[in-house]
Amino acid sequence: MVETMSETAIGRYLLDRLSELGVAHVFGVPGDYVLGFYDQMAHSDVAHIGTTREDTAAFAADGYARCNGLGALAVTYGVGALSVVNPVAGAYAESAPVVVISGAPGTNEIQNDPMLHHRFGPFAFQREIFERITCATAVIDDPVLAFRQIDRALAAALRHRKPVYIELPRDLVEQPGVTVAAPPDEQLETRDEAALAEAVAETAELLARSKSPVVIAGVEIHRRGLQQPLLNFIEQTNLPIAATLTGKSVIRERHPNYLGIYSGALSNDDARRVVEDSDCILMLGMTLNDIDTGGYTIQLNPQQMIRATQGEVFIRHHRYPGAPLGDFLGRLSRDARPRNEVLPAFTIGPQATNFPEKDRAMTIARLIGRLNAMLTPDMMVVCDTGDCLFAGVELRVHDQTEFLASGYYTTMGYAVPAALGAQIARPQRRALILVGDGAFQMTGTELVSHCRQGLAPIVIVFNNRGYSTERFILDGPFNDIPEWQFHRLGELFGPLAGYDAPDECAFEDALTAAVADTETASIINVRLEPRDASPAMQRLGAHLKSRLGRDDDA
Ligand SMILES: Cc1ncc(C[n+]2csc(CCOP(=O)(O)OP(=O)(O)O)c2C)c(N)n1
Ligand SMILES: [Mg+2]
Repeated sequence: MVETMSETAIGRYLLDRLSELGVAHVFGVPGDYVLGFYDQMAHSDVAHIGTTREDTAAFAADGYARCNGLGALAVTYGVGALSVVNPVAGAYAESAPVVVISGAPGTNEIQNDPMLHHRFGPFAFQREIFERITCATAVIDDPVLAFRQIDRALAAALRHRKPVYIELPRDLVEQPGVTVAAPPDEQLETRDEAALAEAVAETAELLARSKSPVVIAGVEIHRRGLQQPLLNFIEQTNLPIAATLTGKSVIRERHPNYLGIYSGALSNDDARRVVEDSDCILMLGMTLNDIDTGGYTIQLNPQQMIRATQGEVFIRHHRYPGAPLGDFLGRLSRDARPRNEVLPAFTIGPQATNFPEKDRAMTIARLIGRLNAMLTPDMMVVCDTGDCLFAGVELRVHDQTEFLASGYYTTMGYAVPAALGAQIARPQRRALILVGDGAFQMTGTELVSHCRQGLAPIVIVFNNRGYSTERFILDGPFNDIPEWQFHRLGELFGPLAGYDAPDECAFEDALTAAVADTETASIINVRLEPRDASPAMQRLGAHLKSRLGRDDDA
């Protein structure tokens, strides 16, 4: 191996590599263990985006990664890094490639095991924690290895679409590294040509023989960046397509072949009818988690299922390992017979007729109907966990990858900070943020960073005076929360236009003003009844109750 002493400092190398990979912004809060790196960042092409807390920086990096392909955050040791554990675990569970950069005590400081501030155990503990929630970790402790360690970690993030952890001891940040000819990249997927060809041929044949084939597309299509091949496949074959909840917006939701969300009992009516009546269901990148299966309420016959996952294809009871999803999709587009049937016109999401009605209180169903009419192609929807996520089933976003949520890991507090990252990654889009009052109270104050960055999201607070999703499962005083005057937040920080919306007329005025004001962030406090539930939540509740043979409200 050829080793060459480099002029480049280790921290600088990391910034250069991030910049080459399209990461132009790094989120985070500084601290003394990471200040040297922050100083290098201030003199680089990579901009620092300050947040009020580290966990929100990580949510922002996640939103950025989903829009941009890679995101990054930089925090201090212990107090900073440990605060990002939940969001990074979420990014791991949902396959968002986020680079976690943590400062650390210098290698020259830790030799005699001193009691340094922010320490919480052996110095190796922090890396061990991140080992469980990232696909690669690198503790930089040797300039000879540093560049290679950084390269390997970044390559792993891109290859596996998962977070990685890089720990930078503060004495090494300014040290020059050593350039070593890199070993060849490991192969992520093993491709078995024969298996791939057979899987494609069998699928094409089953689709050709089927009377009512349908496609369900899942979240792996988003994460692997296969939206365009998916669209090509659908346009080539003219098959109807549904998406799962975590795969929502994998195809633009106003596409004529799009049916809506199929996630068991959570589904839209059209999607459920077409999918459950189909004699051949092609599942592309669908994960069978409890959200996408509507709490395991999907009713599909395994004899009629073809399931292509990241590395293999399952056709009824056959299994083809070595058939990567992207290759499978590409070849199938070429080989599957185009269908000539004219598809029926599917609904483009519920609308709220005669909105606003005088003195009519707001409900979730009417709110979503109204939002369906206001969504434009330049908007993206970022949705938190709570009933707004289930309500989102009924929304139809225009473009693909325009709906972001912690749809599977379902952490509250995702939307406001993730929208910060998403809008910075996609400045041409305006974010519509849907968030419950409970989730907003967790991280909504990060809206101050939207204001600071001159962003103009429209925040819709589903204010139902507590944790309603939990109320539907088991109610008690623990689901009550203090009431905030969300529309008055602009008095605390701004510029932020706030609106109180107790009824439809007030909401209409607020929405019209917020949409017109493209320069300022807006927040609308939508007053809802605690027992009002979105249509999807009602369907899921009814289904679960019918399974239990109960029709009471408990
Ligand atoms: C970080 C986190 N803590 C707790 C939960 C459990 N949880 C799921 S939904 C929910 C209530 C959400 O309340 P709110 O944001 O007001 O939305 P709502 O259910 O009222 O629509 C809770 C506490 C969670 N998903 N994430
Ligand atoms: Mg609530």
